[in-house]
This record gives sequence, structure tokens and C-alpha cells, in this order.
Amino acid sequence: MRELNISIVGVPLDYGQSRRGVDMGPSAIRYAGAVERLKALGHEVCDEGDIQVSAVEKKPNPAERLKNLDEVVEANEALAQKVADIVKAGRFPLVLGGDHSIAIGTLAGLTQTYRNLGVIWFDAHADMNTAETSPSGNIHGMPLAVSMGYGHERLTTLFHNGNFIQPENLIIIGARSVDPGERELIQKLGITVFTMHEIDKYGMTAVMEKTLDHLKERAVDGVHLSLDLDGLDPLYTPGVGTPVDGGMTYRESHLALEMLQEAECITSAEFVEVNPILDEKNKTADVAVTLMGSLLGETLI
Ligand code: EXY
Ligand code: MN
Ligand code: MN
Ligand code: MN
Repeated sequence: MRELNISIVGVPLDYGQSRRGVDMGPSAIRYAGAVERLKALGHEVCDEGDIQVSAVEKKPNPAERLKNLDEVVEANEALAQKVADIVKAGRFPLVLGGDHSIAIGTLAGLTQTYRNLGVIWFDAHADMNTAETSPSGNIHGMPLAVSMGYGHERLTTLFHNGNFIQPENLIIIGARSVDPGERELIQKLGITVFTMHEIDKYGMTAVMEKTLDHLKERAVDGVHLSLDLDGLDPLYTPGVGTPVDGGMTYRESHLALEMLQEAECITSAEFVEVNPILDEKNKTADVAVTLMGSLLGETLI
């Protein structure tokens, strides 16, 4: 098993969506023992604290299609710099959300070094809306569109020199709630998506084998795992802001991450959308920490 130098960064951001509480996700995940679990696996772990998120001053402007744009841009600008510094220091970035809009900052930071980055997106959603297609104006439904260069320029310009994620390097796993505008973009760009239908039909082993083969063919120079806890069925992760029934089981998600660990291909990861206010005790954060264990070396025997 690889022994990693892991840098943990918390992003207490809930402005990318409308349900308060997910800003406490980083604390909930730390409380669930993330640092201790990773140290017990033999990794050197540095918890670098949280990105500062400013309080929303003004009332949302209904004319503005994107909610809390200023605050989301500011937090993601700081996160991108932090992640870029961690990568340049030769360390493994482990980002704790916060709502999924933080993936904009994570990916903008990673692509300052990685030029052909693979992205595995575990999620019930495609997170590929733009201001024009979004049904909500919530930026946590947009990070994948932004990271490929589609969206408000104050978000896309966070990617220096237009170093966007290449659509061919993106794989979405677990989708089961995709908006019309997202479907259009997915078809147009030919994005690889394994919805819950494919997972049910082929099984998680085959889905992960296809994912790993695809990334090998693309000769990616790193692989980022963006894990939205709402990708699992709400039975296992009830503490999320946009739960969707019919998701991955506890074991399907662990098997997927155990296979990524065996492949030793993951170079960064983020765990997002843990909302302790909506949770049963700290169940969803606990699941996030067990998943981190499976991703980073824990075995069952
Ligand atoms: N597609 C819907 C929207 O754009 O508003 C719901 C997005 C939920 C996004 C969560 C983070 O995955
Ligand atoms: Mn998401
Ligand atoms: Mn989601
Ligand atoms: Mn959500």
C-alpha cells in the first residue's frame, strides 16, 4: 500500500446551495475521525485547517441567476491556490466540503500542475448546469460544466490559461437525477456516464474496470476522485442536501474505492455535501471516513 503525505483542507462553504448546515461538513468529518483513521493506515497527515469563507452580505439579487456568486468565487479562488500549493509541495490534497461548488476550486488548483487530469465523479447528479440551464441557480449544480469551461466567466476564469478538464477524461458514476440541459451537454461532449442503471445492469466491478481501462487509455497524468455523499442511497447517507432514492449501496461504494486503492491511481480526493443538520447523528460523516479508509488502504482482513 502507498504511504502518502496527505494535506487535509476544510472548506466550510454552503453558499453553493440553499440548505444551511453543509458548512459544518468539515467539522463533522473531522469529528468522525478522519485524521486518526488515515494515520492508523500509516500515512503522514497534516490538517491544514479551513479556507476562510466570508459571510454573505447582500440579499440575493433575483436578477442574478447564480446565487452568492461573489462568496463562491472568493472561497474557490483561495481553495485553488491552497490545492495548487499542496500539489507543488508533492503532497496529496484531501479536501473536505462543504457543498459541491468547492470542486471548482479543487480542480482549478489541480490543473495548475496536472495537464491531463482524469476525474471520477461519484454523484447522484451530473453537476453540469450553467446559469442558462440551471433550475435552481445553485452553483453546487455547476462545477463539472465550469471545470470544462462552460459557465459564468467569473467561475471559468478560476482555471488559469484555460487549463480545463478534458471531457474525455471525465467519468460520472451513480447519476440518477440529471436535468435536460445537463443531458444535452453530456450528449454534445460525449461524457462517459455510468448511471445507476448501468451499475445495476453490469455491477460495480465491471463499471470500475471500465473506468480504470478508460483512464489508462487516456494516459492521464493524475486522477481526482470527487465523491458527493449523495451518490450513495440516502439509507446510508441521509445527511445530504439533495438526497435521491435508488443510490449506491454501502458495499458498492466501498468496493469501488477498494478497486481504486488496488489500482493505486488516485492522486487527490474530495468528500462533499455532508450536512450534519440533516443527518442521523453523524452517520453520513462516519460513512465518508470509512470510504476514505477504503480509498487509502484499509482492507477487510
Ligand atoms: N441539478 C439540480 C440543480 O442544478 O439545481 C440539483 C443539483 C444538486 C447538486 C448536488 C451537489 O450534487
Ligand atoms: Mn454533486
Ligand atoms: Mn449530488
Ligand atoms: Mn447537494
